[in-house]
Amino acid sequence: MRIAHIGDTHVGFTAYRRSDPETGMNQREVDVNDAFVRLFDSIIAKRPDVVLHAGDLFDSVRPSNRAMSVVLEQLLRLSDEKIPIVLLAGNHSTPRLKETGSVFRLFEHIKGVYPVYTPGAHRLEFGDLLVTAFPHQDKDKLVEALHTWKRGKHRYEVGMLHAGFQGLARYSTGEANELNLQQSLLNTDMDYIALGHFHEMQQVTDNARYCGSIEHLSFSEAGEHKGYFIYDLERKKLERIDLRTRPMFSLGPINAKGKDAAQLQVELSDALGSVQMDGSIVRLVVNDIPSALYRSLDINSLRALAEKAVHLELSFNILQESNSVQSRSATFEAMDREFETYLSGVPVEGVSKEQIRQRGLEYIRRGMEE
Ligand SMILES: [Mn+2]
Repeated sequence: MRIAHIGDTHVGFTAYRRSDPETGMNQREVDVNDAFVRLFDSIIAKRPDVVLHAGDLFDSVRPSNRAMSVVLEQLLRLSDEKIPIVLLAGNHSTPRLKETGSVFRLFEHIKGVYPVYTPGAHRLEFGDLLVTAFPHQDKDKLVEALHTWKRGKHRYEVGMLHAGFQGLARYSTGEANELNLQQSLLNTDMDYIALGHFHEMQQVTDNARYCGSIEHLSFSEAGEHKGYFIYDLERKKLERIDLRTRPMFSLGPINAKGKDAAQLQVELSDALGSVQMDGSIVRLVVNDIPSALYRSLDINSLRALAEKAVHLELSFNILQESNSVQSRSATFEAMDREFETYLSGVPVEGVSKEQIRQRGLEYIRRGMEE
């Protein structure tokens, strides 16, 4: 018996300004949709007995019609192939207000699709296999459910959980509603525990791991492998399947302190020249740059080096000089960028991120003028 462990697919995710030339849709939304289809192509080719989706199927609580149809199409494909799938609600799928209801309810109507979105522990049986699923819920309730989670008499028993754990190298995503639990809550008697929430593939305990996301959803994920796991319960063998993604590079940080403009310009150009730009998403971080030095840089020629990139983010952290009045343009640039970076990383419900972005930038611009 083999299980596929997938998660954090975030269908409907959007970022940056670039739109896809064919469809006019946000390029990153198209990328995530493509990654989602590739994921299901791979699963159908591998033919596991059960698929476990460990949460954050959609990027938002109220997915767009477009995101819904992308997901629906792949779930129907899996249903036709008679491969069952359990969908666990994560923190991006759990409404903060009860009245919002869960979009997961709709999927109950598809044969072989088992959405799990209400509090407590849910037990699902697939022949010899028992799956116990713990959706995102109130922390106290979740801890209690995990405490009483014991092995029964099934040949194979696995768990599904969407949460963060303390003691990992990078354990917080900084989201307001994320859960951070003690690793001791993970029952080591289980054959496998499929975790969702962190976007990097990583092992937590001998039997518990994160499969990560299927695309790089923030610069903190640059350079990570993306894909999923197949676990053979009988042979106790784990297979990691890597999926193709759009290349993402985070360059630097370069420290600008004590450098002159010409020297820094060359250093930044060299850094940008060190990676393949065509179709990539690139960030270059420059720290401790005095505002005068920042203003003397030729930003346009740096941008020209990344002409073929899907997105270039130049992140200048301006040195705070206590005795001088900070340049207005430098402050504006920094705040502008700060806001866009922040927005690209937070879940937004019900309204378009692009609208928020435009309005936010307008407010910042107006504020600076005043
Ligand atoms: Mn996630």
